[in-house]
Amino acid sequence: MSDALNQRPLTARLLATDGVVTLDRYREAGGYEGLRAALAMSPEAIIASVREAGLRGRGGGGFPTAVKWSLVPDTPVQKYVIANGDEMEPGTFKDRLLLERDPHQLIEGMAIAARAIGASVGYVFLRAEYFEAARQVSAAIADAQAAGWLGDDLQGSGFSFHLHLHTSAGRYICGEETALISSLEGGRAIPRAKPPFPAVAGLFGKPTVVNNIETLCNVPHILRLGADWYRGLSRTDEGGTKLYGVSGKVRRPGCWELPMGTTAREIIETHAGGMRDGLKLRGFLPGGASTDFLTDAQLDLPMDYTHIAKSGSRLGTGTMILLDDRTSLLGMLRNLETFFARESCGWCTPCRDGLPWTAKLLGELEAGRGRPEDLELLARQTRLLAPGRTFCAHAPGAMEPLQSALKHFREDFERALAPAAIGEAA
Ligand code: L3W
Repeated sequence: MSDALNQRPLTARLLATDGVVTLDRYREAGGYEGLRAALAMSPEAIIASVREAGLRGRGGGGFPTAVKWSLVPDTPVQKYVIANGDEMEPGTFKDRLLLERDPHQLIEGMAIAARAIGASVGYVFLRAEYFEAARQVSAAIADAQAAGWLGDDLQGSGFSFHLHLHTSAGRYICGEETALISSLEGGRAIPRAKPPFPAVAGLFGKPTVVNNIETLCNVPHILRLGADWYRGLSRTDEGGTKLYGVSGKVRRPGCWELPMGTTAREIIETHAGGMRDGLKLRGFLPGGASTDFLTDAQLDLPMDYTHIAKSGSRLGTGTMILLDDRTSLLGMLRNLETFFARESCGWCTPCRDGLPWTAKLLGELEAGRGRPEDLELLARQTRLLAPGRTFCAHAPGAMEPLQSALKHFREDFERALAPAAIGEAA
């Protein structure tokens, strides 16, 4: 994290300090003042502020946060706020930093979200392997409760918010919000068709807002310092900053908080130190594995939702995975599709059967046993698992790296065909 950014009052500003940000340290840095401001505001005014800030979901979908909150019906029923910390997207480790090192920021963001939608109960849903995050979040909940920032009648405002920690049993699909809700209710983690969206019918059938950890961590700053200030941090029309990450063969893989819209080139060359000696970048998945490849010709694109979508991919989680000229593309794809196949919940047939079959075909090609028709079979597979043909975004997401690899790097597939098979076709 650069020094200049550490001065900025945003999500990762305190992570440079040693150890975990305690309640005292968090308060010294202005922590819980956003919640104090929110407790004196109407729910509509809180939502208006988040809308003006332009905050969009940082977990992969990029859905406008204020729109999601405003869809919660204004009725006096039990409502819930859930923080989605089931961070299992390959190459993605941004929420872990926020959870392990600055848990009060998340708690404050959740309490503000609760106040905005009228929820009195919240859950932090954590990835199974995030033991340290679970320890820190649970200690911070106890401290926040003792200091009157959680529990009954927050700071004498009359508003109550009770927060619980739930640790997952360990499935990627739990990051999909309806599967997460089913799991939290004690059922199998199986997504369901939407609508109704959770904002209308969520946990135990009640209105529920599910937001990503990084999204919620932005909220206290918007309330404390204002929507205009937040918007001004960005380099494009989309507000704020973003936690960008890089994994692959760079000199310094890592995660940095940078203005929204920072270019991929700057992230890779300046912050990640560029490619390791002798390696050339061929392409990159902009935000986790379930996004389309962009190529080295697209490095100067601002990394925000709109620019990346216009260029044919998605910002996703904003944590890039790089492909260099000495890594096997087919090996990389086979590895990713094996992961997605293993993590399918099995509920819908195209996903349950299609993903293992895709992984197997890629394995055959990688092993030099591919047939010329396999390329069309793979392309067909990407069409069969397209959005709308499965219950949730899991299989369509899994097809994104494959379909874009077939488009940008077709020569790798052709080179991998077994020489005998090429001879037969000729
Ligand atoms: C009300 C509408 N709400 C959409 C809400 C929706 C959800 C959010 C995003 O998957 C993607 C996936 C992964 N009325 C609404 C509405 N919403 N339309 O907006 O929705 P959506 O459908 O765009 O995405 P999703 O199903 O939540 C998220 C991809 O992100 N991904 C990352 C995945 C994994 C992690 C992780 O492990 N932390 O983030 C990366 O690319 O594949 O395509 O709340 O209800 N009309």
